[in-house]
Amino acid sequence: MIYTAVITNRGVEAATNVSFALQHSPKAAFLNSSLGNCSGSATVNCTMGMIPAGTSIPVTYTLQLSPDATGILTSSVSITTTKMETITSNNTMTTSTTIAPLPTVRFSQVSQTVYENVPTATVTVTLDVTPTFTVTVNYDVVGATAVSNTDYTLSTPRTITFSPSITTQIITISIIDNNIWTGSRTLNLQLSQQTNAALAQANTQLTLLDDDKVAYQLFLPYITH
Ligand SMILES: [Ca+2]
Ligand SMILES: [Ca+2]
Repeated sequence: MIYTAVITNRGVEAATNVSFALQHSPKAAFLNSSLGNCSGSATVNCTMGMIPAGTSIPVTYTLQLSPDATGILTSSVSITTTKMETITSNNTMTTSTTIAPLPTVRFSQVSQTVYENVPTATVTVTLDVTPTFTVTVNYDVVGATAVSNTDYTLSTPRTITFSPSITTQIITISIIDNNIWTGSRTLNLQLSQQTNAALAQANTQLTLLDDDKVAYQLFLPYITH
C-alpha cells in the first residue's frame, strides 16, 4: 500500500531539523519512502531537514502487507523539529485501512458422478473472492475404491495456483474405461497446505459409474429320469 503524508509548515519561519517517524501495524512491513533516508522497522525514522515557512512537502511511503493481514491496518506519522513550536497537537496523523479477510478455497461440489466411459472428469476448485496474492493449494487422493492407473489417472504435481484475479481452477482426472462389470467405484479428493487462503470445503467424492452389463451365469437344472 502506498501512502502520502503532506507535511506543512504553517509558521512564519523555517522549520529546521525536521524528523519524520512512521509506525504501522505489525502485519505490514516498511518498504521505502520518498525521503530515501529512513531506518528502523517497527518504528521507521526519516530525516526531512529544513521546511521553509508556508511550504508543504508530500512524503510518500510504501508498506508491504503480510498475506495474512486482515481487519484494520493503521499507519501513524509523527514529525518533530528542533525549532520551537507553539502548536504540536497537529504533528501526528493516523490513518486506518480495512483489509479484507483471506479468500476461502473449496471444492465447488461435495460429490459428483460420471460414467467410466467418459474420457475425463473435471473437479472444480474455487475461491470465494478475487485474491490479492497468489493462492496455492495441494490436492490428493485420500481414499478410493477406484484403482489408480486401472480406473483413473491423476497427474502430478497436485498443486493448484490461483494468480491474482483468478477464482476458478479445474482438476482434470482421466477415467479409464473397461468392458466388464465391476460396479461403482469412488475417488475421494482432499485439499490441503493452502497458502494465502483459508480452507473451506476441503473434501469431495467422485463416483465412477459402471456402464457395462452385469454378467449373469445361467445354469441348466439337471434332469433325471
Ligand atoms: Ca465400460
Ligand atoms: Ca466396467
